[in-house]
Amino acid sequence: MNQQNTKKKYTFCRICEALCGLEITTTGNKIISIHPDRVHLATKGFICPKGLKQHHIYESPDRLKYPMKREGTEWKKISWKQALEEIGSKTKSIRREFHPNAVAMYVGTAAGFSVLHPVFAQGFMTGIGSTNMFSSSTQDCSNKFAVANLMYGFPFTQPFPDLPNIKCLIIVGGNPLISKWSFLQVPNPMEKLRNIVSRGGKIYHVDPRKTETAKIAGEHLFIRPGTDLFFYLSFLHEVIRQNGVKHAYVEKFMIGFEAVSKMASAWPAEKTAAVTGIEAGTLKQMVSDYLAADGAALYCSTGVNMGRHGTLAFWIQECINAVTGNLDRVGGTLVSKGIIDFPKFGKKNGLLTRTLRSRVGNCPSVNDAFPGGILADEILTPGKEKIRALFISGGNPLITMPDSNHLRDAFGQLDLLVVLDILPTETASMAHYALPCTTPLERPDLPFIFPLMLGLQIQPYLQATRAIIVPTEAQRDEASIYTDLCKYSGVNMFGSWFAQHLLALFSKKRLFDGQSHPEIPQEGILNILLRICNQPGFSRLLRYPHGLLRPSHQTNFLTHRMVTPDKKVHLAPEILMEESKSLDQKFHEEIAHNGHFKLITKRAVKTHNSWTHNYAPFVKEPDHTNYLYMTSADAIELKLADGDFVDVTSETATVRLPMQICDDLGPKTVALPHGWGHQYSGLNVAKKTMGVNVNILAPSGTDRIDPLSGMALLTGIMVTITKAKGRQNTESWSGI
Ligand SMILES: Nc1nc2c(c(=O)[nH]1)N[C@H]1C(S)=C(S)[C@@H](COP(=O)(O)OP(=O)(O)OC[C@H]3O[C@@H](n4cnc5c(=O)[nH]c(N)nc54)[C@H](O)[C@@H]3O)O[C@H]1N2
Ligand SMILES: Nc1nc2c(c(=O)[nH]1)N[C@H]1C(S)=C(S)[C@@H](COP(=O)(O)OP(=O)(O)OC[C@H]3O[C@@H](n4cnc5c(=O)[nH]c(N)nc54)[C@H](O)[C@@H]3O)O[C@H]1N2
Ligand code: SF4
Ligand SMILES: [Mo]
Repeated sequence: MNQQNTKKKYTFCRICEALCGLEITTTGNKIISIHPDRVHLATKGFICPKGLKQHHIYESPDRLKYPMKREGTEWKKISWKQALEEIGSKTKSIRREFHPNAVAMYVGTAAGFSVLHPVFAQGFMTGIGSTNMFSSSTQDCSNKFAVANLMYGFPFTQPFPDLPNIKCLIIVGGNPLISKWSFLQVPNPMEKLRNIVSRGGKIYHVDPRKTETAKIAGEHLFIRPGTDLFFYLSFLHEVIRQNGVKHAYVEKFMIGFEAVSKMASAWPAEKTAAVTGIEAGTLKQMVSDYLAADGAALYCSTGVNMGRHGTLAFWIQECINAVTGNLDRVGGTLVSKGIIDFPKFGKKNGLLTRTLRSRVGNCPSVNDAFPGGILADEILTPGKEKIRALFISGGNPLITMPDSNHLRDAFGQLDLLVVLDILPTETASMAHYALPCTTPLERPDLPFIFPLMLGLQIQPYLQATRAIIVPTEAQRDEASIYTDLCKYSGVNMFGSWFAQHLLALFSKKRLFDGQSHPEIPQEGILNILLRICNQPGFSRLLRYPHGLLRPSHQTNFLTHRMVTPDKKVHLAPEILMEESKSLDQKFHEEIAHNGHFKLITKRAVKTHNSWTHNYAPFVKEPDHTNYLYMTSADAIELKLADGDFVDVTSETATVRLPMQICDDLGPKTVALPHGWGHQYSGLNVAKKTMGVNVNILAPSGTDRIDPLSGMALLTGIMVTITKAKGRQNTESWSGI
């Protein structure tokens, strides 16, 4: 190794919300190794296997290196000029001939981990004049955004538990040991949870599975999947019964308490136990512990979000944290400020607060995105605004969205499908064009929007990174690609001639196949963003490679930062109250579901949604497939033994896969990890894995999504399970 050329560089991981500091050794333009940054001010040497090995995923020979065009089943390498001209002219004609909304976009999670990618993707759509935006958030968390908009006046106002000071934490449907937490940057989550216990605090986990996290810190309560709403209703009922409401504080900062209190009065713990499976006495004790603690919080995550009634459930959770005086207090939940007062800025500029209605089903948008669960129908339903062109940016919807078979059929009808990715995924395999993007380690960045604009961090800090290596072939950053796509589609970035021309003026030129294309000044734009927000500039931040601490959180949200017109927390927004009129009906539906199997989700450390399966050491047998997990009692009842093949059938499809006994699950609860089913991709390692795509079992359509937030139902799916007639059948085994 040429020692002179070997350098240590500091950056941060952009795969999940922990944003771990990384120390990367490079030789020339090659990454030799990745280690944790042990002196990082916030992440302090924490890391996981995905972070350590990510360069191997990026260096795969399968990596998208050039613009690719599909002709039948053959892929052809083409020049950027040809790709842009053909995509641009098709987009232009679809837009002109039909409607701007005939051009749509799906933005996935990977886009969210870059500051510029989602901004420029939106800029392209604004230029097109299309409001047909879809994103991974309706598979993930849009219930939280919808509720925050109604209660706090802005979707991104997301209170989070003050982990360093909390005395009682109740985690509902989250598994931070594996996921590293969501809607909050918590490096080393287990250390934070153990600290709560060691200083005498209490932790409860309410989950259909005794999770890896629950085994290490706190007490665990089984809940029947999809019944969280009734757990929360009884929790609120019990808070009121135990005189836990801080009336003076409620009077001062909130409106609508009477209405929610009246609603909760109908849901004593004795009643809801019939659907949640949580005994009344146990719930009452939990409420007593919560009320007795000097600082407590209920926190929920995707187990609630993706389940039935995730919007109502999160609403009641927020009401409980608020009326007990735990909102905006040390040791309770905090509402942080990022590098600007984003809610105030957003409100003033009308950002993200509007509600659009979809053409199909009149479904509401949340954060300007429509429900993923209606995307297929928007493509298949005739009309001028029928989606004919779809751009997919940093996502893999054929694996991650509900009802994948239906979506696959719909994608087959598109006149133009363009995928911007780093890998030839199964979604890319259906595309007309796949455009090669840079990886996180090939672009400069700041921490993404949650920490940057909202300060959703346990330890507030700021960090900037340059690209660690440069792309070796024709990969480009998404902001430059979208700027070019605007030009070739005959529109301007953000619909602004000035913006488009300014970008062209300040772009460097890069040559691809003898043609010059703009490379927008990413560091310069990030610098402008920082400076507008009165922060140290990009170059200055580079002098702090291990992060620069920002002021700590303040508890002045209720007194100084409310953006609702009356500056109060709205505990009983009209549309939530309206939906709550069907609580009885929802309860009886759940009663009818008793005794039936429900399917839940399950994440693993080495798999990140659908895209870390192409690295051989992560998918070595027995991790070469997903399994259906089931308790031994349920297995005995079905006459199944560990390793047997089972057929799992929902209202939409059947998958066949091996089962494993897992006595960490509640009764009649089975778990099946998502992100698998790669057999049709161009990923040469992943396509040899055996897993199935669980989302072919998840329903889609306007009557199958959460009506208030568009959330897809991805957990708590009703299924039947039978012993498979044969062993594996390549068709169903391979998922979609
Ligand atoms: N059944 C079930 N379904 C689920 C879930 C579940 O728990 N159970 N989880 C849901 C959740 S929480 C989410 S967020 C969604 C995720 O849904 P998606 O965002 O659609 O899926 P990912 O697998 O995260 O896809 C990320 C894609 O981005 C690519 N990529 C990585 N880095 C970059 C980059 O820098 N630039 C570009 N252009 N591409 C990049 C990857 O190769 C990959 O194809 O899935 C949801 N689906
Ligand atoms: N290793 C790894 N880390 C990840 C990801 C990954 O795929 N792999 N994905 C990232 C993404 S995109 C996100 S959004 C976050 C998500 O982070 P988390 O929300 O913490 O995700 P999970 O680990 O799936 O935890 C969800 C929990 O909900 C439980 N659950 C399922 N159904 C129900 C229900 O009906 N009610 C209740 N109360 N609980 C239920 C499950 O058993 C599980 O323990 O993780 C991120 N981090
Ligand atoms: S926990 Fe792993 S994937 Fe998440 S940021 Fe840290 S190293 Fe990256
Ligand atoms: Mo997610």
